[in-house]
Amino acid sequence: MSSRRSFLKKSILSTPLLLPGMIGTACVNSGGKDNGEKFKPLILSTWEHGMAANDKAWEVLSETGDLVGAVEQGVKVTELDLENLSVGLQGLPDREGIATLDASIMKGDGSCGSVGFVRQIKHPISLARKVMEETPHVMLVGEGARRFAIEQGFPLEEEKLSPKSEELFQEWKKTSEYKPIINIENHDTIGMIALGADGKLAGSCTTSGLAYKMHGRVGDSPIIGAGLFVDDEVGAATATGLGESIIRICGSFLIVELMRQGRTPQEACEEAVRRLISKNKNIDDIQAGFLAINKEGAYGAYSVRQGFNYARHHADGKDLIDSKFKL
Ligand code: SD4
Repeated sequence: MSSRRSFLKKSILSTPLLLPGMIGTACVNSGGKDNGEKFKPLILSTWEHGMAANDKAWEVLSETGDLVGAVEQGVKVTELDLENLSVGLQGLPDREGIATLDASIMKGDGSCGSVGFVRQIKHPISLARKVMEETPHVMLVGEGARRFAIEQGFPLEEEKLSPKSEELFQEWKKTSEYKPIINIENHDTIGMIALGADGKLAGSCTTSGLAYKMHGRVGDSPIIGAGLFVDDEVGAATATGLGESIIRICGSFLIVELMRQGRTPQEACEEAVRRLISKNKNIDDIQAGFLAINKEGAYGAYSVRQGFNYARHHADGKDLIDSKFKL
């Protein structure tokens, strides 16, 4: 475990993170029934960078009660994080040296929006939200997504790699060998899922995708049901890791459906990993991890192999948790 990671793990806040609506209220989970009782808000995000994203999401949720705003604003922090080489325009580029981004957002009532293979947009998650709210569609990609962004007033960023990405890209070009590398910066998508005090759910997912992917490649993150799925009747799930392996099993949808059939979030994540392993021949080269919450506020995580962790914010504090894993 990195020292930063262990530091964060140890620094669990002792101060409860209170939401205004919760002060003085007995927050009991109502078993998903609309009986007027309050739910305990919970926000989970993939990887260590989820801590900062959750901080922002929790702040937005506390101040506004707006769950969709919270999951959007939360992952925007990661989209701007220059240290993160798998999210945002500073992420590692495709094999032509171009950073192309994927993102999705979903509410538990079935509303959703996503963008894929989009260029020059600093906040693809906000563009995905615009697709959800301002178009009759679910997904826009490539040049169409970029044109829609311009129409919506998004500024176009200069197409230039960040210094770190440029350096690594030049290094990679010496061999131009494409081989996903398990568990390093190559797999750092942020997926965030959240349960609000009203028992509603929402989620977001944003990434620059796999480093040195083919130009035009789209991963699981913008594909509703693969990288993200949310249903107020059941729960929410998100994914990180090799997108192709996750798309193949409709990972996030699978987890929500397993929870609908009575599995706990942990059991559902474990079954998804088992399925993923059985459907992917080159498993030695694959890392993938899942995160899930159910309506009652129970949660779980599981990954193919060691190294996946996730950030959890709840009324009693926040922490970074190492996921259990299969191989
Ligand atoms: C993708 N799932 O594009 C993303 C990559 C990733 O953590 O998760 N990185 O395949």
